[in-house]
Amino acid sequence: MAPRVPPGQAVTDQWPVLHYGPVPRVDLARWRFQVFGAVEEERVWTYEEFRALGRVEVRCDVHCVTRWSRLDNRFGGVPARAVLRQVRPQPGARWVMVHAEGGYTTNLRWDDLDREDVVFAYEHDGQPLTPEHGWPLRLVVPHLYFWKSAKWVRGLELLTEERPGFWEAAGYHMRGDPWREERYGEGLP
Ligand SMILES: Nc1nc2c(c(=O)[nH]1)N[C@H]1C(S)=C(S)[C@@H](COP(=O)(O)O)O[C@H]1N2
Ligand SMILES: [Mo]
Repeated sequence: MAPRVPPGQAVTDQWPVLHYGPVPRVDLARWRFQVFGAVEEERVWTYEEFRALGRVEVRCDVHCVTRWSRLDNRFGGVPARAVLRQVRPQPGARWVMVHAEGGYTTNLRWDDLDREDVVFAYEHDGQPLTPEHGWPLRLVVPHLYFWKSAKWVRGLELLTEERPGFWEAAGYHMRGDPWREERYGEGLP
């Protein structure tokens, strides 16, 4: 049987809170989600409009690069594919920079967002996300290390060239596949 937990990880029943900087206070009335960069047309949604794009529940494990894994999470939210369907990338725009409150960024390939189990979540195990875990909206990319799952996400910037986000610029791997232990990169260019 295939192993459930990636190499070098230990399972915890807790849900640690981990992030850089303070938990932002978010005013939903002013909240906007923006798609910009290498797109044919920029998009902007209010919180209500964004949630109306679709609904899915995803059951998944999360794996933090600091070596804890939390199994069997249930995230409710908007399927990433419902968002990407609204976006017309310019030719060659195969990468995405995810932008969050307070300047946190993380880079992803378009293909790593364009999967059935990727979700812009506002619920965890049937409850609204707490502010510490990313309310009002966090990305969840189950197949990559959890630093790719930006909390307090506010937009996507399409890119025609790959660019490192916050932790990637500090030496973390550009992709972050836990099954291949892609923890750290090969160094900065
Ligand atoms: N906006 C933002 N999102 C973030 C981070 C951050 O510092 N800022 N840290 C990442 C890291 S390293 C991890 S392990 C997870 C932790 O999510 P949790 O606090 O819900 O467990 O959030 C990720 N998303
Ligand atoms: Mo992390």
